[in-house]
Amino acid sequence: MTNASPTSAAIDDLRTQLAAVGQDHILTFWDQLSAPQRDLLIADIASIDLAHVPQWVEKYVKGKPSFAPTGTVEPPRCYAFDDSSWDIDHYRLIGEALLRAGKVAAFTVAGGQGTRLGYDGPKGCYPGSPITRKPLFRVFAEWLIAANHRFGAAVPWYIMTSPLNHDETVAFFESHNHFDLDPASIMFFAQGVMPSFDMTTGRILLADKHRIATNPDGHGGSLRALAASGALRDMRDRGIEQISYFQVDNPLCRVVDPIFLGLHTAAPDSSGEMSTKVVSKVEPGEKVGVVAQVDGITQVLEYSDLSADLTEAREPDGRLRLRAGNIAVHAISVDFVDRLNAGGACQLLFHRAEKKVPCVDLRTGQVTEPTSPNGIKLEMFVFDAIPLCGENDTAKSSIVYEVDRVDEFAPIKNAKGNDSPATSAALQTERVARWLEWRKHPVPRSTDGTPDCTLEVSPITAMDRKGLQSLMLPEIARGSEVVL
Ligand code: UD2
Repeated sequence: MTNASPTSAAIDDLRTQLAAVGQDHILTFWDQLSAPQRDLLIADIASIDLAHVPQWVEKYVKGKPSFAPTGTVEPPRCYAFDDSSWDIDHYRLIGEALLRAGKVAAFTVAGGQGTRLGYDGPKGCYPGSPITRKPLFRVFAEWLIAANHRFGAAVPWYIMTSPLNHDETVAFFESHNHFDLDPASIMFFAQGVMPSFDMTTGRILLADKHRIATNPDGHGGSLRALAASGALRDMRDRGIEQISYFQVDNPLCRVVDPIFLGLHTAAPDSSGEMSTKVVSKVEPGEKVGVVAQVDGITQVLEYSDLSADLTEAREPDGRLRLRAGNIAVHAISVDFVDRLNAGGACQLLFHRAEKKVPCVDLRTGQVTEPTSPNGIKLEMFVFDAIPLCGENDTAKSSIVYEVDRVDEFAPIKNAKGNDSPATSAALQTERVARWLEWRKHPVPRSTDGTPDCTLEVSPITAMDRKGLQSLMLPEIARGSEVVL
């Protein structure tokens, strides 16, 4: 060995432990490593739950567990925004009272790698608004500034990053003066990672001779990271009871929504543990999961796990049968997250994805860039916690609130095509156009009905259409760009 520390006895011991779980190849290059490199490798190994590795390899790498539903699949009961059979104002008041009492936190999952968008940086830094090109993080910050003002109580903001984008995310907030929010009201924490596995051998891949290849453990990892990072304790200290969970990629997200929070906490059939917002799917092929009841249990079925029959099935009136499209906005109680972590870190099922993972060739020590998938990444999905709701009271479960797509869902996921910056910008404009037209303010439209202009409204100006009520509105010329 070229370096003395740690002791050779300790390394022999580690080698034995790794061999016991079929992973001693991780130390292949040990003799060539410098002391700092050895420290990094030891830290990487320590971050892996070695005892579970053989089980993961058997179940998820060599096996391919199916998530296709096996029982009776029914549409869920939905509280729809356009259904007058429930008292929307009653629940709005309940949610507003929670916000006024300072019992709600905002929570953004921003640990994803954003590969599909092809943006080089944390996705929250992406300029997502159509005219001023505000970063997505600023859009949410402005929503929070507006909410703090409207409800007279601070809504603290928790942001989950990953080890890959944590420092860059925090630096972005610092260099933007925390978007005028009080830094003490923002807490960043990184989610955990999982090792990436060789898809044929089940061996953990090496990113370098001294580094294990890892991937973030999925947005489902947020449920354990909230506890492990101390965020949950911080919430308790601040008197937070409910968490408003949302993804970083949706600039139309209502960061905290009184109606949703009211329903979640007070609807007679709600467990008050975890609820979901949905929009009606526009067409069978739309890439959103759907909320369904499988053998009576509410859950989200990912689009890729549904058969064509289920995806395309229609009601007699022509609407899609499974149309409750998951927009990944959840209300989650602090008690529920605590319960999920009570017996150790919250463990949801893993979903496997076959990916191209650059890795070290164990024979040559060279890093190779695979041309076809060579690795398995394991991720947890947050919505797999939904079936765990209401364990103590079977009459209560996870509830579903259907909102208007144009008001709340314009994700930016792909560089081009569906769910791209262009489609998101068009939806953001359409939302403002509708708000203006509700006020009887003319908006030029093209022959296909889309606005013949680009419109942007800051949440500070208006959180909803009523926010435009007392505003002096400019004339909107064809082809113009108007920021309100
Ligand atoms: C998600 C849903 C899909 C639909 C859609 C709505 C899954 C698997 N699918 O699709 O059903 O509801 O959203 O927009 O969730 N993230 C992390 N850490 C991770 C992985 C992801 O924080 O390890 C965050 C990521 O930063 C983003 C969000 O989770 O905010 C969504 O991740 P995604 O882009 O992988 O999910 P997507 O678009 O496939």
